[in-house]
Amino acid sequence: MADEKSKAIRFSDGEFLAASEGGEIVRSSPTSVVVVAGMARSGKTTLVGELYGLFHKGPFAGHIFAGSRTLPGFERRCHLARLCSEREVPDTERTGFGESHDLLHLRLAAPNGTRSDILFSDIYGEAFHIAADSADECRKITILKRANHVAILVDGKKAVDKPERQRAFAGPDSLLRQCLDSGMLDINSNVQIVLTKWDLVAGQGDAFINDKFEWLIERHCNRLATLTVHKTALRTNGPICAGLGMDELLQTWITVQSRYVIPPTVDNNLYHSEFDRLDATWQVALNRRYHD
Ligand SMILES: Nc1nc2c(ncn2[C@@H]2O[C@H](COP(=O)(O)OP(=O)(O)OP(=O)(O)O)[C@@H](O)[C@H]2O)c(=O)[nH]1
Ligand SMILES: [Mg+2]
Repeated sequence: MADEKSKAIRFSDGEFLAASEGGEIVRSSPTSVVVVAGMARSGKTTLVGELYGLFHKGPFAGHIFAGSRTLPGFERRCHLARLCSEREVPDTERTGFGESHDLLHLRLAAPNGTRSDILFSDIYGEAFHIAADSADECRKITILKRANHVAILVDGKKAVDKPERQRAFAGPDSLLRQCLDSGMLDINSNVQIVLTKWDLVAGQGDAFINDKFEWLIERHCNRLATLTVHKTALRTNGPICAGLGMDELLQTWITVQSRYVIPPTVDNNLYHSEFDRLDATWQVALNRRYHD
């Protein structure tokens, strides 16, 4: 019986890809690994889920949807924003503690047939709160080392709220500094600072937000390959349509800039081949401690 079990083939339910499955995609085609980071409720899951939703209406950003190995995972994340959820106001379910190893997969195709695969992390916000304060905790988010792009979100709603607005930028600033100081990001890393919820922001506090963007660039750009700033809206509000700013961000993400990853320096006898060793660097997100 035990033997039969070990021979069983596990079919993915499409909710998410495990680290090893993500590794398979990376090895089979040029793939951009995007870590979406930010404090709790800053809009991480909505950004990734609604980006997938934008392709429901047809081509977006010069690409068409060409498949996903995590369709149910995307659909679940978008559900509370759909009419069938019978909600009056679109919402997104909070990312759970146990979902921090999840990768979401999106395959896009350009008119000339060029295929782009993107793997997104969906890590819950508390992990980034803790990581901003502790180098050890930051090092547990191992996917940061594998990422081609790291998007650090600034909650737009908080960025225009006077009592909250300094903190809205201080969190992402501390997180970025900690990632750099702990060696999880370095001079080869591509980072995007993304102000979310622009539909709630437009016309208010623009000068403050632009000053803060400049402040972040000045503080960190010398330690990174690229540091760019973006404003996005994933909900429609008045003249602002869902998807604003996503075209530019997506173009940035599908540019796969390789980042040299040093394989772990552990006993070589543990690995049968270089592929096993590479696979071992694919522990996606957080140390088991978060799940205990
Ligand atoms: N108006 C507006 N609301 C947004 C936008 N993006 C996200 N939200 C809302 O912000 C709230 C938090 O969004 P999430 O995507 O769950 O945030 P998160 O960062 O994944 O949160 P955690 O998983 O808890 O860390 C939800 O109520 C979303 O509907 C946006 O562009 N505009
Ligand atoms: Mg989330």
